[in-house]
Amino acid sequence: MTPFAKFSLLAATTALLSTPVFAPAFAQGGGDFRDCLQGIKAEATRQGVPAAIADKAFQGLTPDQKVIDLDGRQPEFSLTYAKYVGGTVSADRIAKGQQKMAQHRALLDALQAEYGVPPQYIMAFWGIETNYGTYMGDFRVVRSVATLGCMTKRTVFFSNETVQALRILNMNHMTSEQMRGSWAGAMGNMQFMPSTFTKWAVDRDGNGRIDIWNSLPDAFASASNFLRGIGFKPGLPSSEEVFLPKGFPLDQADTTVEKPVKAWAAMGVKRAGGAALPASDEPASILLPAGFRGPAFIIYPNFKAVMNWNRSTLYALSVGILARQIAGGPGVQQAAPEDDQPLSRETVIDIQTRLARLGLYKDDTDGLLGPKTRSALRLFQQQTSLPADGHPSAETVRRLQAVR
Ligand SMILES: [Ca+2]
Repeated sequence: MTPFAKFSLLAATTALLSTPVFAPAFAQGGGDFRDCLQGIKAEATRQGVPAAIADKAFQGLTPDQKVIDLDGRQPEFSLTYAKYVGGTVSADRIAKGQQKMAQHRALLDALQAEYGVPPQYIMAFWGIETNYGTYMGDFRVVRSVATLGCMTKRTVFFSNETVQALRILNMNHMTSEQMRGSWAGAMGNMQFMPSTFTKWAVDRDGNGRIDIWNSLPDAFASASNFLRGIGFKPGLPSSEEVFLPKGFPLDQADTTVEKPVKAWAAMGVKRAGGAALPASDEPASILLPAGFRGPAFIIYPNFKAVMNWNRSTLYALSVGILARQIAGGPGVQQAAPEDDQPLSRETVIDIQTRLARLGLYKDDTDGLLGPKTRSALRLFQQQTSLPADGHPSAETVRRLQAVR
């Protein structure tokens, strides 16, 4: 597994966890593994899983210390746009995606006709999630999700994932031993969580079993069905690079600012290379993931669908960039600034603390560089006559740290 695969996985897991979930009564946590498993078994039974299925899956089951350790590990640095995209969209991954797309063309075309998701997107998710099926993870999923549900603070989310894993076993798709995945329970070619499997996975090859590990028709159809379900629609791509006109108001480059594509075109925004934007009334935003000196992107409604798969902006941008190049389109033309450094958690906390002291930031000093921290940075940049792109550039951070 590459570090990027791990990062993507971490991002996916935290993304899912950030969704507020009503705490079900069966989710106990608290550290007593057997008691916790009993609670999960009771809920699974309530959802129609015979007790024997849970008994068999839980027989002799112990918590996996490796999973607990991996869960406790905090990413020390936030990745920059250049590092993240450089790691996920490699020349090798583009070439392999093109080759795989040609190889599975008939199936992918049929899926596009049925679900509305273009082949290059299925290839891009497949490439980023598991490097086209080459690393799907070898942790026992039931053990992983039960450990996370019972032995960590992620009780609610992972107790439900354990129930869903038991439902999959009950549907006789595979044995508990065969059901393998990432340390956090993401399974198969597309790294589906058990709850994604029970909701969206489909049997495409018609053998009566859903096998997202060994059957590419099942894996690709399941991904297509999932993407359609979370809002992917035929038409515009998820994102594309644009050129901004001189004097473009930088405070408009924010995901919270939405305008029809036509309105951006009227402001002088063009496709990278100079062609006109599509004549569309769809809502869109402009994003500067590496600040005003780096590339600009227009993000279309399908970007939100991609973020419903993984709630990381850089992940979603990478999917769009990779998909475009797998389909034979151009790569990103504008280079990212070379002095952009990954920020450590401590540096981000320091930035947040200083912004709070200036009365510009009122949220938690959690060390996570989110939209609220960016908004506060934008305000600071406006006050100090820096280009207000909300990006923590070396210059912005230096100026902020110089304030007494
Ligand atoms: Ca099948």
